[in-house]
Amino acid sequence: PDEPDGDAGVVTETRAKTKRPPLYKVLLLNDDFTPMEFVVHVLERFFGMNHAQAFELMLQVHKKGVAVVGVFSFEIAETKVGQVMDFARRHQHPLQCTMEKE
Ligand code: NFA
Repeated sequence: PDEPDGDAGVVTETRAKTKRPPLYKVLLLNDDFTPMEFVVHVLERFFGMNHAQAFELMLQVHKKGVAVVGVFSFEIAETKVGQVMDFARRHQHPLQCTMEKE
């Protein structure tokens, strides 16, 4: 009965944590042999860039050694990496594409 109510009026909000899936950066690496035009083509074909964007990013990889070409869910990143590596190998270019958790 007349117990003192220490929690009177205290509302504890319980909100389920909405965990977003981790994102992965897809990286393109420079090398000395893959032709510049081939890299530009890869960026247009698999990453939906227009020619100017693709050329600019290719140059960034060429000058800096590596660049992020996009950020995706694990499954999409894995697919992109596979597509680029397959395409490069089929054309006998040593172009390397990898992914890393953001
Ligand atoms: N460095 C290569 C060349 O001079 C071009 C290149 C750019 C390769 C970006 C790989 C990635 N032909």
